[in-house]
Amino acid sequence: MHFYTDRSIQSSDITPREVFEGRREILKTAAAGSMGLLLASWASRDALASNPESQRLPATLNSLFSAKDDLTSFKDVTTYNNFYEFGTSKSNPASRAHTLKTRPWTLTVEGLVKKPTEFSLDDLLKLAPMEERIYRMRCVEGWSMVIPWDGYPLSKLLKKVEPLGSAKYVEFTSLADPKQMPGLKNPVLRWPYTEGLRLDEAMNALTLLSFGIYGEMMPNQNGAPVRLVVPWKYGFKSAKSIVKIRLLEEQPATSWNIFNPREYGFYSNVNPTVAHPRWTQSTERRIDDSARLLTPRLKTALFNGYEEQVARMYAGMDLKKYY
Ligand SMILES: Nc1nc2c(c(=O)[nH]1)N[C@H]1C(S)=C(S)[C@@H](COP(=O)(O)O)O[C@H]1N2
Ligand SMILES: [Mo]
Repeated sequence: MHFYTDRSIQSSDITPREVFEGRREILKTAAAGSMGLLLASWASRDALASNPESQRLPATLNSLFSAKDDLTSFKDVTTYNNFYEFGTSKSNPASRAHTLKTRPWTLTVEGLVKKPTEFSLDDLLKLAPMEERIYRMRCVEGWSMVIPWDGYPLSKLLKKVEPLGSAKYVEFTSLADPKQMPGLKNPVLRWPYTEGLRLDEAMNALTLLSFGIYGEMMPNQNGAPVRLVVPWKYGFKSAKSIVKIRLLEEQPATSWNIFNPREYGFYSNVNPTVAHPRWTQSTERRIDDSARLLTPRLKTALFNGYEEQVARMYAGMDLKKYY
């Protein structure tokens, strides 16, 4: 009974943030109405609103960089996760990641930079204005979400450490502490989890260093306290719980590429014309737990719909070879 409230006020000419805020207003108004509406509003608000125990992370919506798609509910964003350090099933991170200790936290930025630096979480939170950006995210497994991320462009951090002219790639390393992360017992991936980008991809205006979602500090299962968000690439490129960033001359080895180089390329740009060896990438399913059976498959767009912002970085490259 609770899944239609959201849809009925959807309109393509307003931004999702307005829809999101508007929903809250509409739901409050509805709560004054009939018992049926009252129950409906509670159910919907539960799915959208936040965890009462979490800390707010104020951020200003950057509508220029925000998708106008319907948001995925806070509940789905925080209960359907991939974070193999806590186990390989989608429900493991939400049930287990409470053991992750996110303070104190240090992120070291080193390698081919003029000013190698150890940043505390507080340093990082103060480094640039917090923006909120609504990004479409697509997992290589064929599902997608639309998430309001809070953070700032990774370029702001990289500029602070002054990359040397010889730096061509950026490597990201996630925390690997078996005391906090039970999934490390399983050698499914090479631990610590590492990922990488070319330097121009890392400096692209879309690439976000993120500290929260929905205006709250990042839930542990989503990669607290600091993670990457690269919306034109498959989800696994967006490393969680990052402790080290290294600038390199050579392309770094990455955990998923080591696991299966044919299935997980270094670039992993979302591309409906390049199938994963075991499944198609031409369509996707938006996660919407309240309407799972009703959710139609959507056509996946090249670069996840971010072609305008990123295509020129790949001009002249054979995207079937550099998958
Ligand atoms: N350290 C680490 N980062 C990771 C992963 C992981 O297992 N470990 N999974 C990746 C994958 S496959 C996806 S789809 C996204 C999921 O992010 P979300 O759970 O916040 O939606 O995180 C990526 N980052
Ligand atoms: Mo993924």
